[in-house]
Amino acid sequence: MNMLRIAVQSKGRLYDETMLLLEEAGIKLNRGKRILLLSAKGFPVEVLFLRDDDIPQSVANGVADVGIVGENEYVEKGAEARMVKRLGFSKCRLSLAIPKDETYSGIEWFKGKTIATSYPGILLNYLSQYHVKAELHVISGSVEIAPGIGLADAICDLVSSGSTLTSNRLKEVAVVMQSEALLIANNALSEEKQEILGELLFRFESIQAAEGKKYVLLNAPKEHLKEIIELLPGVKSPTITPLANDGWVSVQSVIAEKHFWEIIGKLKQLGAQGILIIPIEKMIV
Ligand code: PRT
Ligand code: ZN
Repeated sequence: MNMLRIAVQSKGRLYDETMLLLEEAGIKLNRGKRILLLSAKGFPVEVLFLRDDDIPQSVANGVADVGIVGENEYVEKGAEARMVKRLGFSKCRLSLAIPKDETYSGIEWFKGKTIATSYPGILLNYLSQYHVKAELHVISGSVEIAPGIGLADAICDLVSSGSTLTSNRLKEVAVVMQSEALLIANNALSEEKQEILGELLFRFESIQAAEGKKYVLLNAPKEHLKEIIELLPGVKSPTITPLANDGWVSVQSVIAEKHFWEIIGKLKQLGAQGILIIPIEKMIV
């Protein structure tokens, strides 16, 4: 049988959210003797566990059909695989940072300097846009310690909270690129595999659509029904059902979590009662 092979990081910063996304998409892995390649129950996919550095190339050469990898790795490797979807997790930025006490004059500061990085491709491309020539010192880990031990004048590395920079007495001076997890795919998938990928995308989109949304159920006095409905836009329009008590109806709808407290206050003012807020797992729109 034809299966879609998905390459994912075997451990590290992408692992937890990748596995959660697959699980929410109904992909439950069979535990097997093999730890590198696992098949799934009830859906024609198998999951190949790799180092993130190897994912773009594996997808480009067809060892895997699709992969979940950081945008930084995908762009740096320049692999011939197409980006199918932004997944919205493992967000970070690739930034230039210099010793805290240096005065930063702008990108020219880097002219003739030595920069330690694991992303020479992306960095060279960035610097050349500004006609800045610098010397790159390519190292694969602990880039942030390079200036402190005299190995480089500056670094170009991934940043999320910024605390690694601070604790190494560095300051971020320019953002080279923003990054998040991506779903990438081989350029020449068979029709059958395309179809499985289509189903997978549909599931991912249903999960993303439900994010930040809540289902709300409440009892509304008929006299304020119109105003209450206006507060609850819903997917299309709210569902209204009559209640045994004549002057009241039950209203059901979907609201964005970020507007939650604002809306609840107004609903209460309009006499809504028995308000229930329920999490939504998936939403097919
Ligand atoms: O073993 P393998 O090669 O698979 O893993 P890895 O060690 O190369 O990668 P890993 O697991 O560290 O990161 C995987 C991916 O997560 C990266 O390629 C990014 O796309 C994404 N990501 C998101 C990050 C970060 N946030 C991040 N903060 N990757 C690394 N960092 C590091 C950064 O290098 C620095 O050392 O965290 C430190 C900075 O964090 P803050 O919070 O102190 O700013
Ligand atoms: Zn890696």
